[in-house]
Amino acid sequence: MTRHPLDSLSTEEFTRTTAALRASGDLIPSRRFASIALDEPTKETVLAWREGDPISRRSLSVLWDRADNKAYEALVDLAEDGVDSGGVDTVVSFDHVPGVTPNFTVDEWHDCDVAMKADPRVVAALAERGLTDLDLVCIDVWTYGAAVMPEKYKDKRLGWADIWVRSTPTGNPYANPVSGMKLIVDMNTMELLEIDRADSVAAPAPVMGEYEPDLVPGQTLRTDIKPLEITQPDGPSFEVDGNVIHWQNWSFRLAFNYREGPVIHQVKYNDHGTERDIAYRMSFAEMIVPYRDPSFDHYRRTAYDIGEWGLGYMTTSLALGCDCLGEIRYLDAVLPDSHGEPSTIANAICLHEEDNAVLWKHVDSLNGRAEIRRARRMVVSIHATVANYEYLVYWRFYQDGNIECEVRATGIMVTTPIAEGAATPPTGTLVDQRTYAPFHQHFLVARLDMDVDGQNNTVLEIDSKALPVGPDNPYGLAVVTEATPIASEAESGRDFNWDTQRGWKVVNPDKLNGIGTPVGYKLVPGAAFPVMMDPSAAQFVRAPVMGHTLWVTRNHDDEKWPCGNYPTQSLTDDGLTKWIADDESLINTDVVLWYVFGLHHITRPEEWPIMPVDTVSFWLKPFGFFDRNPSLDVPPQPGHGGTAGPATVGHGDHGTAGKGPSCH
Ligand SMILES: [Cu+2]
Repeated sequence: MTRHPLDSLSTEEFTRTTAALRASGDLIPSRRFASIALDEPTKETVLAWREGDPISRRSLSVLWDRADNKAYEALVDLAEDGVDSGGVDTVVSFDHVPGVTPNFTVDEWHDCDVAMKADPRVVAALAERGLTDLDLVCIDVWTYGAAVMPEKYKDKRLGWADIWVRSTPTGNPYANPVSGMKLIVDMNTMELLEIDRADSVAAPAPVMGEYEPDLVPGQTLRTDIKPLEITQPDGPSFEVDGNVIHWQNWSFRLAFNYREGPVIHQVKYNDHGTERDIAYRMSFAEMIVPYRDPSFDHYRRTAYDIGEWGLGYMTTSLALGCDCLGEIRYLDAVLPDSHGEPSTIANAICLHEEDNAVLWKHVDSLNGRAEIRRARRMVVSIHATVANYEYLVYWRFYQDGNIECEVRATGIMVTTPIAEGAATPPTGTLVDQRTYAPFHQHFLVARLDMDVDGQNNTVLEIDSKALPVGPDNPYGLAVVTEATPIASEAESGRDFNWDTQRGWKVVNPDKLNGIGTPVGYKLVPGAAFPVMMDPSAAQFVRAPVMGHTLWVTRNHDDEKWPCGNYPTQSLTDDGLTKWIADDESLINTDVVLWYVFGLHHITRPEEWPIMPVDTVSFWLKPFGFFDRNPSLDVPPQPGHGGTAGPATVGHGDHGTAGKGPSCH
């Protein structure tokens, strides 16, 4: 296996990073790691690299000091190839970053639960509520936005914690919220600063919040499901070569880090022997989940599951036959803990191909000849568990050049009891007895560094328009499209428009296809929704990226996080709005698309006590990238020659049931 500049850090490289920082004296006992990741080489460096060239490996660590709450960024040169440092790991820089709070860590999440349950004030407060079995209590710490932090704690690494109670030792913790009580925690000392209490508190509601069958009263399981097995006797059709996946005409390179989870690099399509670029880098750059309920229990609840917690850190191991069905290849992922010690998430990334019904088909109704092709898709997926929620991420590659990015949300909704006799708040849905689930939104930001046949691309906004009735349109039927270049960054915040069925096309103006039009890929929007927030709202000020469906920026290697490098406890945006302030031209240059989509979550009773997946997606579809349907070369199903069959016809009228066209 050949090493590549984009390979994620190995177990050994994490360990060596920690060792180098210890040796340099920078890793004193009060300091913890928020993250360690590959200091990704610049795009220019990567594109210039050829197999056999030396590789410069550097790690970028973010640390903070629990004694004084100062944050640091550390660059360590890992000497493997001896490019810069003559064979010795060296700390290149160790810099204080003023005024920021690094992401929270999994270790702190667990430590906070233990520390709070050991605090006599917490024990007493729970006893007042009749809760004395601490083994049933779960403390979930959340982060703050600066605007809602108590003034006196603004210089602290501050957490606020929900309290939940299981009904039984294996019961659902999120079934029973302890309403009207939040623990305010200094995350550096793990001290309880205060218990914030609501003025009035609803009594616990008589909910049935269990989903494990033995805990659901009277639950029986369906018995009419027969086995459905997926077998690939000759193995899957893809190859895993180091971190590169080859499948049919596609190839791409996988990486993984604490923040984005999976990153898909160098997406290419082999078009009759020519490797053609489509995208350089695709990932999720941020997720913002503002709860839209101003009540005591929820006003501070806005999660940045990527910037504050890390989609990689939250990634869980997948189980064959449950999470993934069929002929699966798994990749492990390695991430550090807060002491810089690496550990492996086994089976973190699932690779497999799926049958996806029909790819293309036509029945010649005159002679009965039928041509039918089954569709296959190559899927890269991970599952992340973020406290009560699960996010399932699927990147799918299709035989016709399409790329689909799908996200499924499942898990358990946050709920709150309603006081006896009180109305359901208008900001949520009643989901159980005296219990509502507050409305909220999940904004996902996909970062798409597109390189359509090279780096020089322009993004066109495509609107469909009906022409007025006139001499050229006597029947009032004409629909045309208008293509408007997104010329510069200041005008790049664009919205989905239902009236014009808007989409965006990334074209390479210098590269024409065989029929004479510029090659392109179209971003077909899906699951876009407006922010519906006053511009002055503190959560909007922190994350203006939520305000539009699409943003486009000129690519800069250091512009990866649209709400800033450090969104934890942020007051304003330190990302996107700063990047576009210089209004760089976007014409015929290296563009990055930031696609904002997700779930506008108007909660439903059917999503309680556990949510069946809510599924959202967007697509990247070739638009003139190929000269014609690129999947004409997909063969018929083995043993099904592809032509002939009984002519069964008509225009969907009668008599065809049970004897439809056959593909053989
Ligand atoms: Cu939701």
